[in-house]
Amino acid sequence: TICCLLGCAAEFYVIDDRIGLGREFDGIGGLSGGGATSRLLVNYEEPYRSHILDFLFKPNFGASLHILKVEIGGDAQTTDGTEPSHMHSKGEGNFFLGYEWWLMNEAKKRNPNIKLIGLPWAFPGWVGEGTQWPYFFSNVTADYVVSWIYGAKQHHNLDIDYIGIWNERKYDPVYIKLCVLKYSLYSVHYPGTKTVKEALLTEKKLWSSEDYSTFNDDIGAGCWARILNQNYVNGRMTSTISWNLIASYYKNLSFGGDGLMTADEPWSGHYVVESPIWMTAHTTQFTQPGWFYLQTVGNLTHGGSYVALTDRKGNLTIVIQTMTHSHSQCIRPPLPHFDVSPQKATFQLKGSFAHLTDLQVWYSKLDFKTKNDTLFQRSSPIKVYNGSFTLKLDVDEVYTITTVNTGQKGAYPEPPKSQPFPKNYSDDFTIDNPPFSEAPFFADQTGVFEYFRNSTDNGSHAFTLRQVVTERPVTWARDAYQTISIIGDYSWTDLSVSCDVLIETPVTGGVFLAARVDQGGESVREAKGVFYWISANGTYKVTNDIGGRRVLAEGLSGTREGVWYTLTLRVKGYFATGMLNGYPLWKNAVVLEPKNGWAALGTLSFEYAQFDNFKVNAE
Ligand code: 147
Repeated sequence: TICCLLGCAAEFYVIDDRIGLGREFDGIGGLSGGGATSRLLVNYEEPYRSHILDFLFKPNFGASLHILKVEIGGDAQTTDGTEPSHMHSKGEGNFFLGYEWWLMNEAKKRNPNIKLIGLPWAFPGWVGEGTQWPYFFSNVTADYVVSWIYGAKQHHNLDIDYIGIWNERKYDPVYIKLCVLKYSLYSVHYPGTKTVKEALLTEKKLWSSEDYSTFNDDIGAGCWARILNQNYVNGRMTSTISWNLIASYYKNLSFGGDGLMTADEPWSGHYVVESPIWMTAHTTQFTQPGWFYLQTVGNLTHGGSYVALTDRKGNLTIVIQTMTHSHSQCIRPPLPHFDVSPQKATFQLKGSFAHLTDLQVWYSKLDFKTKNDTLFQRSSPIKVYNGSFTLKLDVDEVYTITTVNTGQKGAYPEPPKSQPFPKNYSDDFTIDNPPFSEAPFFADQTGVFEYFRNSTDNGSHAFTLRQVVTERPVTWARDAYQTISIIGDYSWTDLSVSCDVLIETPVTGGVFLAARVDQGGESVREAKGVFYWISANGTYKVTNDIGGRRVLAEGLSGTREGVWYTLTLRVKGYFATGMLNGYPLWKNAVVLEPKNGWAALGTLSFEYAQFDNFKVNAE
């Protein structure tokens, strides 16, 4: 450090294409799903929703992503919720469920060149034909995935560029051949910027097709800036995809905030363009899939790294990052120690770039001391003298030095202030042609809940919300044996929640209404709370957990299938009370914990059931 302050000699780095180019760049992407990570985004009001989408996808604006990877919904829990399959049951097909179709369309509208990737995490139960395994009947699985690709084209005019096999689970050669998935790619998740020798020897393209998964504060930004650069420098990976695209799920679910930005308050319109968006822009706005890395890329003498890319038409983009160890740790894998210190770096431009005289400069510094970050700021262009220029690099910085002059730091007026979920909320699910299959703010954690037009009821229950998964899916996570959709504010303690419910299955059917639900996501099976159940067999139960092991009260209710009932659950302090059709059915069940959590509704098993006139009043 002292040496540099006194103006010691700079280290030299050559940027040269005369020795041939490196690998072809395939783009930087974001992943929606795996699972339900964009759930709350769809319910933002305009113009905020469009603004958010612009920050993600609009070229020369924000993250300006090259790739959108989405989950092929499988009706099962895949980290932060379930995503609906396009085929809940065999032979059926609906290409308007969920929000990934919508998201792909919005991405394409903004960037017609964006690449699309689909990958299943889970499959509907019928795909495994009862085996809970997608490869015993590989042809069924292949048809199922291919139908998703055709559906994308037929119903949405979307061309899917890449398809994956099964997220982080086994592959099967028979299945791969059936699908005619050309095995042209060698992709890994969370590679820690490293590649094994065997992978390099295949000479196939290498991708980090899922990476990041780090909370999106400045350390997350440091992680992302470092891996975007080093996945190529250290691992020769030509694409990096962030799990996830945008943190649009309830904060208290698994991996809260692990997106490039956060938009988890559709009720207020509040969102935050977090620093990882601007780290992305440093690469994405100045290079495109189809550009080539130069062979002259590498690590800097005093820590950090640089990459250089060209479009082979004279354009050059250099991205330099100097993230320190403690400010760039990702969630996984562990990061071996390294040192970074301030340094001077002289870049010598050779070959096609020798004649360049002026270069654009974009600069970021994550300032962990003052918290006063500089994010993606345009600085005065650099004059290149005799084919070289020198930068004084400090720690935790990113520079883009480029011939491309279309870069822009997009901006919109401040979004509305952050607000908690409304304390008084209701939904009667009455809507003709809903834009999405899900009702606002309900976040399914097992099973799938959809708007339903109840044609047998032309009275007050013509429009309902229906649970539609009737068979345990080929799961990816540990889905509950019950279905459940959560809503509201995790900090809610005392509240009253009520809902009209319709059991559809005789004898064994059942539904519940719940408060203080403390877990979802991958641990949904362990969810505790106050669960008020009624069954088609004429009984009710109050349990402390979704699994029904801890019973707080039980008795006769006279309930059966095919009849609408109104359930009301009140929880205050240590006591809970339940009503049926407005009359007390049980009272003063003692609830010691949990102290707080979401409201929820659901079913006793994978069965059809309907819900209407949901109301919650929290204190
Ligand atoms: C990934 C999943 O693919 C994502 O859906 C999401 O759950 C993400 C959250 O970080 O994690 O799964 C992984 C699970 C374990 C490891 C890596 C990825 N691991 O142990 O290295």
